[in-house]
Order: sequence, then C-alpha cells, then structure tokens
Amino acid sequence: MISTNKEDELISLVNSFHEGNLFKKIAEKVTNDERITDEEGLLLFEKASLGLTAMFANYIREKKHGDITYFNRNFHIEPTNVCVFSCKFCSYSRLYAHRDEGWQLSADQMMDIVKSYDGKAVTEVHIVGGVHPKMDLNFFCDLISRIKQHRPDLHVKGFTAVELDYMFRKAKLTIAEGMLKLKNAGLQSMPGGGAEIFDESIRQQISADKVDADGWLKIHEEAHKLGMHTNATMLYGHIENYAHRIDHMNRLRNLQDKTNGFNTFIPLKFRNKNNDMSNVPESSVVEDMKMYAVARIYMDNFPHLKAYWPMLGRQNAQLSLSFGVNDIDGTIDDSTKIYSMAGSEEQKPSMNTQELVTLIKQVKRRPVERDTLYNVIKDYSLQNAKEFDVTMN
Ligand code: V47
Ligand code: SF4
Repeated sequence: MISTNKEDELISLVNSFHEGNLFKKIAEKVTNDERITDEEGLLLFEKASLGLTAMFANYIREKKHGDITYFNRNFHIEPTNVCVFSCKFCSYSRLYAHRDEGWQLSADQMMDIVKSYDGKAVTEVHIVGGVHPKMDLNFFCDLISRIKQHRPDLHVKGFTAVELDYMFRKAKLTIAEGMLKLKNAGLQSMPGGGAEIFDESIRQQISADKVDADGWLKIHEEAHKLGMHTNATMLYGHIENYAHRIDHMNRLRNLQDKTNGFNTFIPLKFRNKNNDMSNVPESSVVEDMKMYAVARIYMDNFPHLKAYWPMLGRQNAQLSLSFGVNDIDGTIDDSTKIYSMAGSEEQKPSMNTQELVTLIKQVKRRPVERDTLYNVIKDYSLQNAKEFDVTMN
C-alpha cells in the first residue's frame, strides 16, 4: 500500500516539472483516486511530458498492483484467415473469393493443436480469426464442447465481437441467445479485439463494413450480463487523433461503470506492413508509452492494463511496465500470424515461462503467473531459475 508520504512526494515532484502548474488538479485527482475528465485526458496527451505521465501512471499502477506483473501460459488457435470483411489495416485476411490463398482449419485440426498441449501447464486457449462465412455458430459450439470435453481445466477465451456479430446474425439469433449458446457450449470469456476505434467517421475509413461501436459494446455487455469477463482493445496510432482515443476510452469506461465485466484494456499499436494503410507512418515508442500512461490514468475502473508483447517487442514491453502496464499477456507459443504479417517486432511470437520471468525481473518487477481471470497461479519473485520444471512451455 502506498503511504501518505508517497502522495506528498508525488505532488511535490509534479511541482518540480516545468509544466507542473498545469497538472496540479490532475495530480490531486491521481493521489485521491478520483476520475479525470475527458478534457484532462486530452491535456495529458497534448501537453504533458512523457516523464510526468509516467509518474502518474506508475503511481496508480503501484497503488493497484505494487510491482506485480502478470503473465499467463496460453496458446492461440487461428481457425482461418478467410474473412468477409476488408479492414484497411489488416495484413492477415483473405477475402472468401481468394480463400485458396488463405487457410481454414477443420475442427479435427484444431483439436490436434489442443492435444499437442496435453501434459503442458497451459491454462488458456485463445481462439480468434477471420470471419469465414461457412464457419458458423454451431461449428464453433461443437469445437468448444470438444475442447472442454478433452481438457476441462483449459479456459476457453474466444471470438471477437466482430466474429460473434456475424455468427449471431447468420444464425438469426439475438445477442443474448447467441451468447448463451456459446456459454453453454463452454465459452468462458472473450478477448478484446475488433474494437479498433469507435468514432464513426474513423471507423468508416478503416473498417467500414464490420460491426459498429454500439454493436461491439452490446455484445460485451451481454457477455458481462451472463457473468463472463471480457477484454477491450483500441487500435491506435493511425489516422485517429487524441480526441478519438479519449472518446473510445470514454465509451469503455462508461460500460465498465455499468457492468464491471472488463478485466483488461489493451491498446494495440497500428503496424503498417502489408496492408492498405502502409502509407500511414507508425507511432514512435514515446507515443506508445504515452498511450499506455494516459490509458492507465484515464481508465480508472479497469483493473488491468496489458501490453501485448508480440506486437510491441520485448524491450518496449519491459519499458511499458514503468508506464502503467501490469500485464504482458502470455507465452502465446504458436505461429500467431495476425501481427507478424503486419510487421510486428516478433516474427515468431513465443516465449517460454523462464524467458518471460527473466524479462520481467530484468526491470525489477515481480513476475506472477495468473489464469485468465487473474487468479494467481504462481509468484515467481522468489523462484530460482533452476526450479523451472520440464512441463513448462
Ligand atoms: O481487432 C489487426 C488488431 C486485433 C493490425 O483480449 C492490428 O487478450 C495492429 O484483439 N496493426 C485482434 N493491430 C487481436 C486482439 C487481441 C490480441 C491479444 C490479446 C487480446 C486479448 C486481444 O488485432 C484486431 C485489430 O485491432 N490488428 N491488424 C495491424 N496492422
Ligand atoms: Fe477480418 Fe478481423 Fe482482418 Fe477485419 S481485422 S479484415 S474483421 S480478420
């Protein structure tokens, strides 16, 4: 727990910054656990130095989580990259008409992937892919049931709201009916993808044809009503401006006030390789760190802030731990293509547990393995490297 001294220390440190006066009110709010306004969020983006935002964000991070940095042991299944939609930033999908250039896994092939982890201490399978017109709700309900039958302890986190919106409409089911069907089949939580940027004018320009902001939020709200936890992402650093980012986070913060069903906010840095937005430059590392810091300060009701290390790279993921981030996803351990095709730092996004633990310890944070719902599996802060057992991937 942070003492009153820390609070005084923060206030006096803020005064030592040349722009300190401008941020007195925010400093007070940060130390009093009060919510900042949209205008204050914008002010941070536009006028605060990187050092100042880091200080606020780290204060909040340490108050909420101390030095703990979570990771989990998961693997991804990407059922297909065939997609009926054509998001301009996507480097990964192939239209149905060009499906011979893409891949489409059968249920048996996906079960083979699941079985290849038998005996390994993974806790989560993350299923996400393109929106294939022939892979419908029944297909995925059967797949999830088979996974749960084979390995009941494996948490199934799957499907973006974009995939679900299409599946439910095709099955002529309401969101509530569709979600319940998936829950009954064994789906336990949802990842945060497909949110992109909620602002309608930007969304029209980068991903015009998929579910809109209200549809995305409704699907997550319905999942929360059923007791499922979900994540939320934001694709930033392309043609949006700071006000669009604040608007996006504001809509998420409002839904979280209502449902408290979100676990984690994940800002995703736009990567510009091999897509229709290759002319748009990528954001700098400074901009990335500021994004994390402002997210940590603004999203006061989100317990966790995640840096997705395959996208950001290992060193920047380490850096982000001083900018509010308290989670760096997982071992992942597969050939996740959605990012490597877009030019991410990691062409083979896989780290074993020991590598992840070392990465976190190198920046003097405390590595804690969690399950999908943030129950602690193991605190590695006192772990001797030699104690890693052979079942760890
Ligand atoms: O919605 C696609 C993004 C997302 C690019 O919830 C791109 O734990 C950057 O949401 N540059 C899907 N990003 C993946 C996702 C996710 C990933 C890891 C963990 C979780 C979680 C969720 O990938 C898409 C889109 O925003 N994306 N193309 C690109 N060129
Ligand atoms: Fe399809 Fe997702 Fe790519 Fe958009 S981002 S084209 S919905 S796979």
